[in-house]
Amino acid sequence: MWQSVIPTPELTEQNGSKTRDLAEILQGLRQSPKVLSPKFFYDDLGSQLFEKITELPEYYLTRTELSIMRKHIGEIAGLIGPHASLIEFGSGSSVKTRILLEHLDRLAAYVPVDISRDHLVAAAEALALEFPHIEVLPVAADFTQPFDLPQPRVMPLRNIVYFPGSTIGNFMPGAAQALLEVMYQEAKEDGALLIGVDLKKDKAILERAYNDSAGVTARFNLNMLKRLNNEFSANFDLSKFAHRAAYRTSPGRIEMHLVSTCGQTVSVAGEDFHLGEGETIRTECSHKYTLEEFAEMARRAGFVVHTVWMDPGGLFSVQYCLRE
Ligand code: AVJ
Repeated sequence: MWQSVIPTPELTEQNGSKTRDLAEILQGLRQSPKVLSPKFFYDDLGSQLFEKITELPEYYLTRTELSIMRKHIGEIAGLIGPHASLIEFGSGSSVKTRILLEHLDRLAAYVPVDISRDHLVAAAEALALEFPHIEVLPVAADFTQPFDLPQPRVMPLRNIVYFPGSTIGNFMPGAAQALLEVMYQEAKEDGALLIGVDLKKDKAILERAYNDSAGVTARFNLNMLKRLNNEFSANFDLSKFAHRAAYRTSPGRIEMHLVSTCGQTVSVAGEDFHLGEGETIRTECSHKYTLEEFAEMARRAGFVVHTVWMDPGGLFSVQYCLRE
């Protein structure tokens, strides 16, 4: 039953590309209002800063999701059953992943899927060493597009797509719907989705979580410009931008912006962009859902919500959704 040790997981690479990233960045900056995708937050420093965010007293999301996972892992493992393949959308360096790998019954495979190749390989190697009896099969791919799953040596009984952290909130409603449809495809017949979803709540609690007093979220936001300077030949002057995060009740989302503190022209890969004083670049939307709203979106993608676990305060939810 137990498998041999594979110290270096084999990597499957699909559909990522630097050229496409640059095209997306330029297109976003030509728009009015200007936008940049939150996926560009996560270079090495950005990932480190995000780790720091998760430890902030104001940022309730990670610690709350973790407490929900710890409290209900027995029930979660029971629902998933033995010999599943766990397909994580994201590179899976988190404690939440480890909880699942520790408690799921004889996992057939663990398949982390991420665009960031380096991060993916490092995380997969660490997990393969820690869990020698689990076959770790990383896939480097942009998971917003359908991708091929590697074939585990042991035939899985079912595929469980795992999408923690309320990362679903980063997607605009249409894109979130489309992503759930990709997850539906990857889950295959008899598959399921285990997803972390942050919930609508008091505006003050939400705004505090994205405007921490230590200024880590501000550094995280500004780091995107530094990354553009380093990797996409941009010349942003970080001292001329300020962090702003606010909750908009009507779409139900936190919006993070970088505000230009003066009139200025910046250049990215040879193309000039003008910013007026007070003009912003929107770097992230973090959508919050009611249970009903999420259930409706999941239903349109073909899932039915089977179980919802929440913290006592109803801040965050972990949801188990079955293919209909
Ligand atoms: C990783 C997308 C869930 O939206 O709360 C944290 C990212 N941005 N602080 C979120 C983030 C600012 C985070 N997600």
